[in-house]
Amino acid sequence: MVGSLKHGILPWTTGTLAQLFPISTGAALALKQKKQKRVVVVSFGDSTSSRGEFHEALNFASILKLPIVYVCINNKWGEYTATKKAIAAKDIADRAKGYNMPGVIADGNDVLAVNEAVQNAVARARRGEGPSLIECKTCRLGGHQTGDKALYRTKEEQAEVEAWRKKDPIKQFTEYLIKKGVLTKEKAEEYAQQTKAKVEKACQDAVAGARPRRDKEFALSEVFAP
Ligand SMILES: Cc1ncc(C[n+]2csc(CCOP(=O)(O)OP(=O)(O)O)c2C)c(N)n1
Ligand SMILES: [Mg+2]
Repeated sequence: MVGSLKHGILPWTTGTLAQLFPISTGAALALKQKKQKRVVVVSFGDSTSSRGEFHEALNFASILKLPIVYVCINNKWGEYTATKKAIAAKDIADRAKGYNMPGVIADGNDVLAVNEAVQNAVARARRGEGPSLIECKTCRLGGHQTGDKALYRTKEEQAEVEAWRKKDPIKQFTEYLIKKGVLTKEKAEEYAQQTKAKVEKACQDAVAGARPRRDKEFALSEVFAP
């Protein structure tokens, strides 16, 4: 189960898009009822903002002024369809208007811009002024999943991807920190190597680890059958 209540990360185990809206909005309702000063931050993709649950949740959260920030990561693609061919709204942030809440656009590849937008929305929620929608503009560089070479992209769409590739957020933020004197080029390289080694070791451990159980008894355990 991915999550850690101790760290305030809700375990969310469904692969069904948009199920996170009733769960996160319900959590925000619980925080309000318990008069806690905490705020829920939930992120999701551009295509997921077309599901009915998104619209129901934003309306409900706005009416009750719930402490929640909806963060949409608009990477311009939903599986094999370009978002511009599937969503009529110019910006996803425009969808906030229908629910009487702020709809803010941030450069999703700029760490500080995203931080500022989220901090503002969290402060607003903490003041009891209700939810916000933030749209982080970015671009999916690869396919939807392993093996998807994204051959369905037009030449123009491919060129757009290459332009976004140059705006790598980690590279941009590293350069910012070096310019500010917080980091040196050597230290940045050292951290990158350390992280790469950590990921490689985790992959090797996973491959060398025990195979998952595949017997019938285990498969049927924890299955409810009246
Ligand atoms: C209700 C539902 N419909 C369809 C799918 C299949 N599906 C998985 S990911 C995906 C695209 C999601 O696009 P987006 O919300 O933009 O997120 P991204 O993958 O771009 O981060 C789809 C349609 C699903 N998991 N759940
Ligand atoms: Mg997407």
